[in-house]
Amino acid sequence: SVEAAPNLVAAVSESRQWDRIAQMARLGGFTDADGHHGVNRAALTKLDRDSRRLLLSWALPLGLKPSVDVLGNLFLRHEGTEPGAAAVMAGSHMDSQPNGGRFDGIWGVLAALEAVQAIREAGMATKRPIEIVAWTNEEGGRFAPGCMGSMAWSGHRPPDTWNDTRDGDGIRFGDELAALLAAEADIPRRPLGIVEGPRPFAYVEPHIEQGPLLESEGLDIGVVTGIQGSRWFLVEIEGKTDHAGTAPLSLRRDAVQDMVRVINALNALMADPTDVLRFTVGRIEVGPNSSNTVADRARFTIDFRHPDPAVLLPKGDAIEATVQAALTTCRATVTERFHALPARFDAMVQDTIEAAARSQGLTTRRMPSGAFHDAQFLVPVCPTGMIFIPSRGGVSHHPAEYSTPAQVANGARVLAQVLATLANR
Ligand code: HGY
Ligand code: MN
Ligand code: MN
Ligand code: MN
Repeated sequence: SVEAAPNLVAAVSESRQWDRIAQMARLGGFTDADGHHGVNRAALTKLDRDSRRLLLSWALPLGLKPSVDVLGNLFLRHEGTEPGAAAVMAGSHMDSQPNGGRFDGIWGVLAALEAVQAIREAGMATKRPIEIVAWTNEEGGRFAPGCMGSMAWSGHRPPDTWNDTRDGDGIRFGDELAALLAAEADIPRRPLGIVEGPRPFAYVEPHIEQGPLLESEGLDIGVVTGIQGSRWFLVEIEGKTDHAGTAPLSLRRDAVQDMVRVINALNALMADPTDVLRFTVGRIEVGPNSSNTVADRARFTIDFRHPDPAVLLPKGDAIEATVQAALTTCRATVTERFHALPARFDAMVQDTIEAAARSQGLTTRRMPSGAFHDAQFLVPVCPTGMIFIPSRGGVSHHPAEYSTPAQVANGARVLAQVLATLANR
């Protein structure tokens, strides 16, 4: 059961949270040609570090205890009355897409801060500690793949897996992570997740929907049932530069043409329009990137999504086989693979979210997430759920991404009540 918490709902300040969103949006903020306000706050950049410092400037005066682990996951702890009780965790990510919106990820971290601040201002004691978390590199835009922080924290991949992964400028993830940890030498270190530390009691991630459903049905809150599966390949093709005007076609090793061959092969594999397996080639780096020189290198990502594990990871893996077959015609390597199986969220957490929203007079629906989130790596670790608020026009990963102050406040109020409930279970 979830008791109504009117004083807690009243303690969640719409203006305070909205002001924090606006301040964060200034870090890496820009206005696009249509006048939309976007952000470009890639993981482990100085902007990412500055956003963490801004978050700390709001959290430390509340008495929340900061800590950071070897992957740079940042935690802010509200103590409970029962020391040693397993913590309730809530949060999301602070890194953004290069052409990103002001809400994706960062709102979830700010909503968690707002919820914990409201619990303290409402004078509510909680048995369990509550830990706010900001995961490292959820987006994977600068360093592929995404969700590195939560994958390492949950033991899904070893923490040193990506040290040699490089961004488009050839900078190593390991070096940028070391720079972050050096810049945050004043913040206490903590063991890495459940690999070295205790299991949390539950994890709740507030996030914008990034799709059109809630808005089209005029609903306030999405009680998320799970996340579809995803697979990434990072492919590097090595060709040979040649003169665009003189090199005979038969002698060329054109990296761009080889990349097109891979894309065509995948399109042929997915020719069945009834199936919803979709893939996106969203990041392409070509060199030497000159109009009259044949490209000798192409580096690109392939991102697959599907709700059914049997389609995403088919027997015999036709997807891997198709990528490999298309690559046999050229000197290519798959330098990074990532997959996350479809995740189903815990029924108790879903019910708690739904009951809290309804006790606040908000309308809800159960719904899956098309986007992936760090929450998918928490599912095997502890009872996990997500709270969605509507996205205007369903737009995300775009400067036009928007949720209203009232929607932002609804999400934080539901989260506050859910955390207060779980922290006393
Ligand atoms: O790509 C995703 O699904 C997430 O928004 N990073
Ligand atoms: Mn725009
Ligand atoms: Mn996100
Ligand atoms: Mn995103």
